[in-house]
Amino acid sequence: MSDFVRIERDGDIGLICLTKPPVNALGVALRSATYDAVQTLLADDSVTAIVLYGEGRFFSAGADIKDFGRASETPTLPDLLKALNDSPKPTVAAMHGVAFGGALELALSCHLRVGIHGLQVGLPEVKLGLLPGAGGSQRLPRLTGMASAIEVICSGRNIADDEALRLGIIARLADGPAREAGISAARDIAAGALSATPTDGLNVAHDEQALAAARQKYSGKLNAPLKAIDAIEAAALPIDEGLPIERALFMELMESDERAGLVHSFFAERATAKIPEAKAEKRAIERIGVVGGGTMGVGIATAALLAGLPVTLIETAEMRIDAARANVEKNLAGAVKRGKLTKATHSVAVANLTASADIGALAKADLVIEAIFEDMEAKAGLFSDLDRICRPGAILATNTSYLDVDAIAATTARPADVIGMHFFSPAHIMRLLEVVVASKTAPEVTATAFDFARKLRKIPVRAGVCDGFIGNRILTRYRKQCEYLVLDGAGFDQVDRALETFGFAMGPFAVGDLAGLDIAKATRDRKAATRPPEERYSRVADLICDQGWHGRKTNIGYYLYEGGKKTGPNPGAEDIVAAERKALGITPKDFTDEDVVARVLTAMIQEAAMILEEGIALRPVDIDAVQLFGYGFPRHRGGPMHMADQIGLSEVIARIETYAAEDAYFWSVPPLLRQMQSAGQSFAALNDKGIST
Ligand code: T1G
Repeated sequence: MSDFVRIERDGDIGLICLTKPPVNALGVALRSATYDAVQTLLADDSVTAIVLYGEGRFFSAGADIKDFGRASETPTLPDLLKALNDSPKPTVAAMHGVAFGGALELALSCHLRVGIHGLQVGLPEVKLGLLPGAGGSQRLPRLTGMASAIEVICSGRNIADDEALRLGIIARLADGPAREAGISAARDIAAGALSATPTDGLNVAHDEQALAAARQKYSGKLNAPLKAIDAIEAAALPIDEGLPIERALFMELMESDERAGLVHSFFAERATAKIPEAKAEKRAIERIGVVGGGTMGVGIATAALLAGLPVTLIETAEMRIDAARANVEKNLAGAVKRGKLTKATHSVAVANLTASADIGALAKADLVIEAIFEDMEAKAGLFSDLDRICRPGAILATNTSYLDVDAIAATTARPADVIGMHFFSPAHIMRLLEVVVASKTAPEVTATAFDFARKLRKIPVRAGVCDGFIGNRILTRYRKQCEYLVLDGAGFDQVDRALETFGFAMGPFAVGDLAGLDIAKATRDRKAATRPPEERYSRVADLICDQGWHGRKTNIGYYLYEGGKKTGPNPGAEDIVAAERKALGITPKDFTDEDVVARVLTAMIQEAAMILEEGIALRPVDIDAVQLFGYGFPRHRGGPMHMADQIGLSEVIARIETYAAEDAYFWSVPPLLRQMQSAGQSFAALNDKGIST
């Protein structure tokens, strides 16, 4: 008997129940237990059919992603699937909840599949830099046809129960529980009401048009979808020829940096929830207050409404209240269009919104999030008012993106209840939430903030108090390095192109034009008085701004625009750069795109190492999560810390030392890097160090 499966009998039907929490991941322990259970039932002459089903929230989440990159242990998943496919007795998979990746492949190797209402299936391997490696690319086309299989596998999307039925992935959609639905299907097979067909015996026609269209669609992007198309093409061969082709392509991808980066990103999204305060008593959060009806306040209010929470939105004047309400309702209507809200939940969300000019309306709120303009005096005054008005135990959060949360907390008599919750615009869509823990913030307030973030389906990352916390602090260094590269010889478009080829959706200068160069200048002007004199400062952006060239909104900035579309570099901006180089006595250097990426990435890694040293971030993976889910760092690269391990610390240190010869103020090797280098440590190892909770 195994802890991971349970063998049951219902008359002549043999059942195997997967019982490995939390997700029935098909690691070697569960594979081995299931394989043995299949053999037991095959050897039992009183058993005429075999049903597989899962215990817990779902059938199974597929292969154990934690095993990736390690030597595969037997029985492999293909070994188990072959036993099910070759079974002389009908094999039935009864799936509920989710069946993703190897879980669906397990079901596809059975002779019949039953889904329980609400089931989601899918082959999301491409999202992990892989392709279905246990027959999925060979068996799915045999049920759905090549064209549908290409779309399902290359998109990696989830498929709802009715579509799974329509595509032929399941033969029946039934009410639960899965166990009974599986038994009923097995009995219907015996009665001839359902036919159990081993998938491997089916044929699938070659579909050149679908293959060519997919190759065109996915070319020039990630590798996995293209390899998946090659595997699916082999499904037109006899399955004994196709399976080895699939396996070879799968193993090739398993060794790729793309897979390592995407798997790291998968775990990064979940790792950040592991904080020292995780076990602290959480406060009930049922009534939310948001102060400020601008873009951020409206986005935050929308996010809370989407989570089904009642929100009181405070604005100063009636007309601004109407505008704020209208903007929230516009966001909610957008959520309906995106399928995030049904008509019913949309009505609830709209009814859950109260907009008022009376801050006294927050007296009963459990959590108030301030989202007014970034001015310390204004925030201090507001928090002092909130301290007086809000009930004892209410949590007061600031959405500030860089101001000192300790200073804000000090304006109240309840600093333990004050925390930072830095949302990213648009706040109802961006998943990252920097939870800024001030020196006096109580552990249960931090735990409650993380719990609230999960309710809003955000990815919370714990940050300490400093200028820019984690994300904006690294962004500042990233942008400075890009400006230095332009002063030293690179073009705006070369820097943008190099970083876009690396995987960023948009390079820094295109982003600047989009955001508005005047906005960035206002921030620089505010900080001018405290700028260290020894720090290199590029005047290029200021001079461009002074021409009235503010980016897209003026059709001219770093680039020229027509009808909102970029038409090319702005010669005027390039003239400004040339003049600045001359004035500074700079002889422009030729940089390769690799140089650009190396310098920018190294600048990010250097700052990230300092953020770790100062304890602003708990672990390297938290910094990766901020970059991946808030700043557009390409998922398949895994984040700056993951990349530092791939580049190698010695190389990172050597680069910093080389660059420091040109600019010893910007570049200096953080002590942490030298300590890690001498200890032969990686950032991945620091992640595994865990957090003492
Ligand atoms: N392997 C290992 N751990 C997994 C896992 C998996 N497949 N799926 C989830 N976990 C962990 C997760 O890290 C977390 O751990 C806990 O389970 C709860 O997860 C051969 C090669 C199933 C929809 O891509 O989509 O099969 O943080 O917080 O929000 O061709 O997990 O608590 O320590 O996400 O309810 C394909 C990935 C694998 C599915 C549940 N399968 N998982 O969501 O919980 S590749 C996937 C999910 C493959 C074959 C190939 C979701 C979920 P911890 P959670 P959830």
